[in-house]
Amino acid sequence: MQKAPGQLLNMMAMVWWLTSVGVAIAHGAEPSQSGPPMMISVAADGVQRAMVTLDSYTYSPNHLIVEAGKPVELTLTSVTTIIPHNFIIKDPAGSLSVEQDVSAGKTVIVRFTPTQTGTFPIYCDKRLWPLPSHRDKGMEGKLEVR
Ligand SMILES: [Cu+2]
Repeated sequence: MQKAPGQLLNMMAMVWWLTSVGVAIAHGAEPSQSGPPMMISVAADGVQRAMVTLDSYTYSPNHLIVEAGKPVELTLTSVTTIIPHNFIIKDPAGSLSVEQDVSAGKTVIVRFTPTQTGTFPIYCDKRLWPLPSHRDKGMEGKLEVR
């Protein structure tokens, strides 16, 4: 029993080490705020088409890259069973304003033509008061117009 304090210290050191390693790994695996950028290609008819999946509380992909001056057609599919979401893109300067509701389990198509280059926020502003908005829960992304 003479060794008990030493063993306790060793154990504490081990727990500390495991915790540090665990935190380091968790940080390394943590997805960045924005997913891998998805460059939307222009189809033969000149339309930039892509599919976006809506879940609680994500868009996938959530970083879309398009060309200015060409129409964009996004097929929005919700994979939720109850929670309604929406898909909003807003240029604060007013060049772009898209707002589309996507009910649980539904697929809708939204069309717009971005005219200005820049990066604009995509987000869901639904909220079940007094809970935080879906955007606050991470349901956001960005549209990069080149
Ligand atoms: Cu939502």
